[in-house]
Amino acid sequence: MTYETAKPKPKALLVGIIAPQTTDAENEESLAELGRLASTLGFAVVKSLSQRRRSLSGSSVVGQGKLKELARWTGGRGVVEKWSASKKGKVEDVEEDEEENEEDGEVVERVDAVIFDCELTPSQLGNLHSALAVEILDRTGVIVEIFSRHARTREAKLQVEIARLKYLAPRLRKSGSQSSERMNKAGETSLELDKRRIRDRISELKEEILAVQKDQSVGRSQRAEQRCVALVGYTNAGKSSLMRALTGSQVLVEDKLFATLETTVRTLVPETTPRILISDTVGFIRKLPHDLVASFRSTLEEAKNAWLLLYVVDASDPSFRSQLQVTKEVLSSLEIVDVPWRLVLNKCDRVEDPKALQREFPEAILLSAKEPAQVAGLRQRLIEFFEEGMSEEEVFIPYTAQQGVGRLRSLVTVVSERYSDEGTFYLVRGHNLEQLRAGLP
Ligand SMILES: Nc1nc2c(ncn2[C@@H]2O[C@H](COP(=O)(O)OP(=O)(O)OP(=O)(O)O)[C@@H](O)[C@H]2O)c(=O)[nH]1
Ligand SMILES: [Mg+2]
Repeated sequence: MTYETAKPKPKALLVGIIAPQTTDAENEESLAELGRLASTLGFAVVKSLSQRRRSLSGSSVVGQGKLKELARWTGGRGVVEKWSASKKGKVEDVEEDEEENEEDGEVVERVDAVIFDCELTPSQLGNLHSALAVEILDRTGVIVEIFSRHARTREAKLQVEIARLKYLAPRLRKSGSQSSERMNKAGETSLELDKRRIRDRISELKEEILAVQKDQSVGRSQRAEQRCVALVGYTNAGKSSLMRALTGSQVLVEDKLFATLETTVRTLVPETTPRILISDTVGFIRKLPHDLVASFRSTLEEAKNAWLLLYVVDASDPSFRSQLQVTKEVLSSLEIVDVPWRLVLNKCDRVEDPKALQREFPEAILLSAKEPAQVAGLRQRLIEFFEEGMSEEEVFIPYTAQQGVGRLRSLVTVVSERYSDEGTFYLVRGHNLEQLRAGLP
């Protein structure tokens, strides 16, 4: 959904902190992505600045000089103000820059927010806010906010609210005024009270999720033995577009990061017998916040139970190789391993030299979700995948147990039938026929 408004977009300045093991190119990629995340939230990015640092642990992450430079963009004082323990007055945090990077003479635009491409500790967030006097966000905060705006299903909303509360709880700050420190009857300050309310709310939400998941696991276990292909991959790779093209469904497709937050399952069309199910899943991103990864666990159950995973990649993105790596890492952290997979290099309509790409990834399926003929080719590959490893066998179903026929047809292809006095012999083609036989009357 896009809302056209006359209001000017708030302006944002991005800050990359380059850790010793990170290359400049990796930092540029990550910052470009942060820019897309920020614009998904509605910011106009006016500038990106970076600084190489030995660690992320400084009181304001960046050095003193850099902080002053940032303050030119925000109108803040550019110094971290701390109230000294002895209450003598404000003391300045003195932290030397490791690298000076002044850009003199540059036209400086006032920004409304500074967004850091790393996770800031609650105290760094507070210090930066005091030095820069504008809204301070970090990468995790931006992602959590996008998730909470895009969640649509009940479960996604609950999962994301937990992640958001967990992110916010330690970041609640004392407002500094006397009243906020006043204690309630139980001897809690209002800050402690807020934190307790958040903890209570999180337990409530967890209970609600359990109830929702119970309902869903029924549907999932019914689907578990059916042929299912899950589309997985980096955000914006084109998973939902492929889902639409393969199934004719109207799932949401948007040029936004994290357009899809929930798993949808639809039947491959034209329909096969037995049918093949396709599921669309949430996209991944580098530096994914831990709590959000945890919240994907159940959303991605569908992928775990799939017979085949399609790793969908935006081949027109120069950084698709590292995106593929991130996808593999997230899947293995979710213990989704041992599921057969194929690589789908999507958006090939935007790739200059598809032949070179095919040479680099000989096993990959190159296509564009926008080219129906190529999508039909993928459909054929899926059908072939299910054909491999199939065997044929005759199974008998007595007339007294006709309820078994529906299940049989949903799981295997019936090649031919012959009738006897007691029932029907079906010649079937499919996978795991012993298992199938065990389940029959
Ligand atoms: N040119 C081109 N654009 C594509 C292709 N496939 C998808 N897109 C565009 O890429 C953008 C993202 O597509 P989605 O299908 O929403 O991507 P997704 O992987 O579902 O993204 P998330 O739900 O955010 O994880 C949309 O603007 C699509 O129109 C393609 O083959 N070629
Ligand atoms: Mg999607």
